Amino acid sequence: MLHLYSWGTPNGRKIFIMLEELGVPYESHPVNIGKDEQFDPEFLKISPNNKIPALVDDEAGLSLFESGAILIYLAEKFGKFLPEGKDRHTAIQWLMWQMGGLGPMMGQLGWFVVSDKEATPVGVERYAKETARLFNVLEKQLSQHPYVAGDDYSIADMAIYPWIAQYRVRVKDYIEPLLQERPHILAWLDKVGARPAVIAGMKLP
Ligand SMILES: N[C@@H](CCC(=O)N[C@@H](CS)C(=O)NCC(=O)O)C(=O)O
Repeated sequence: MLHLYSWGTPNGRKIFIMLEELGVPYESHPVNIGKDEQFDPEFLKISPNNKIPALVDDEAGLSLFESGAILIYLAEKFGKFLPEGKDRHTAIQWLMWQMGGLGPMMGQLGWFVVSDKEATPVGVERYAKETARLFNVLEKQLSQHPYVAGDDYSIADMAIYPWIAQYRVRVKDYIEPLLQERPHILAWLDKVGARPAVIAGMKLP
């Protein structure tokens, strides 16, 4: 059995989306990070970095943290959503772009806008500017390809979608104007957001 330890954040929802897309059985173990459950000693045995998501695969005797590693693992285990050949590396490249770029930059923007009581201008400006730059990169890619990594929907789309979809609400004043100027990202959000597994995954846990 697969066990997913996760919560309703962008990194957490990536794996719900993937498991719903795969249609495989799994047990969901919600870890409420608002109540500091990520510091529970039992959870730390699985995720020593005290962050969700984490996945345990009983059958394989494997425990994993880091959402990008989990997406690659599930794609390889079930042979779906990660193409073969050179396209595989393109998909991994965009997954890494999300993991090392879009996610951290948007996450910091969210922190400065929503959590920092002083909304420190230098922080807001720095991460708003970097988010806009990253959106330009994504807009250009989506103006040339139907999905982030090319012709096919992949784990790269699943990693990027929940960040933009959730932050469109969480940091509305900054993200929505950027989206309105980028029609290819908007069209891609509509297309990916209409997939039944994405609709289901975005409601979990
Ligand atoms: N690079 C990690 C980031 C995971 C992450 O930042 N998780 C957040 C929620 S989105 C978390 O668990 N935060 C709890 C904490 O920092 O204590 C991944 O992609 O899995």
